[in-house]
Amino acid sequence: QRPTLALVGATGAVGTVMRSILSTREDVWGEIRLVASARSAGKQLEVRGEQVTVLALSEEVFDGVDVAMFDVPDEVSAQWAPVAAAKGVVVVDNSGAFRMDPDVPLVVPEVNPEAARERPRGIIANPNCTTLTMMDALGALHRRWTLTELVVASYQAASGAGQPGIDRLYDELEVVGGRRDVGVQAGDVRAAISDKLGDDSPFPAPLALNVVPWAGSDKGDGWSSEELKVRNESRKILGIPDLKVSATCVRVPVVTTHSLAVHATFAQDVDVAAARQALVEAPSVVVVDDPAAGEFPTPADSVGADPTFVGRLRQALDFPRTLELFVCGDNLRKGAALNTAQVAELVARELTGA
Ligand code: 11C
Repeated sequence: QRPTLALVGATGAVGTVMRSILSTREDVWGEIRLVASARSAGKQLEVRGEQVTVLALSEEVFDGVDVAMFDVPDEVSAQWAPVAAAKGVVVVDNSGAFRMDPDVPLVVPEVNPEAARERPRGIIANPNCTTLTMMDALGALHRRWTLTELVVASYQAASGAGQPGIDRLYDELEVVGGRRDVGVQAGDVRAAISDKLGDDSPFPAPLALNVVPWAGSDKGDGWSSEELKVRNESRKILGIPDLKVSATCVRVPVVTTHSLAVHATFAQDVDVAAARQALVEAPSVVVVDDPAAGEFPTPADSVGADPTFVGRLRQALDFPRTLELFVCGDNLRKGAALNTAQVAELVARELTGA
């Protein structure tokens, strides 16, 4: 018997991509229940080519469910994932609520699939999209050369902040689009956008015609929550508790697809050609790396695709054990919905013995 799946958060930015992913991957599921807040209950949404009525989140909605994917804010997961787990449901949670709980595995199927089987709380966590974007590539390199230090700068898309982030970026672009009198004097972009849209934004500064060196909340000593997630989650997924990590997370005016400039140091000297081969052989990584021919990964060329794209691979000139690389990955697909779906499929196969 095929397992029953609940998708909690079926109407959000990630939930919407998840419905499309569930409609195109090999189908391992029996019934799929779509769940959202009471506000969306009763709506008809499509999954696997069928219209399904959205149910309001409640304890009863998990009756008979085997696996639940949660694509909801941290506080909703914190409240409801344990409710589902108490009913015997295996929860795959895409929020930040449980990622650093020692009794909750944090899983990337290409890196640590075995961790998904050890889940004392009945919950498996899905990493933050920024961390996840570089994990397949780093996992492949770490297996061979042993990663010791990681310095990264992110270039994060607006959709990391959900549908409100997407809407805000498009609205801001509409305000500045075609104007040649903004972006020429300090504060003119901010004034133009504030004038038309007001200051209530998911971002702490204008995103159109700008870059914003901040993502997430303030965690003290100058660090953002996003930067600490990159550090802590990378350590947990790769199984390197003392990995040295320093991240600067930046929002850029891209709708979807996060990029990262990665400076990765290993326990031994790394031959670039061998590293390139290891990345080429990694099943979920596509190497796009011929800068002389104008070939490197960009968000605009990566969005909507499943793999992680890696390019600009080179030996750091003054650091013999360090590689520099540039990584792009769709933050709503591998960065969120796709990885959650892959983890849920691991559980489905475990439950059915397939
Ligand atoms: C962003 N990475 O781009 C965040 C969004 O911990 O799951 C995802 C936040 C999280 O804003």
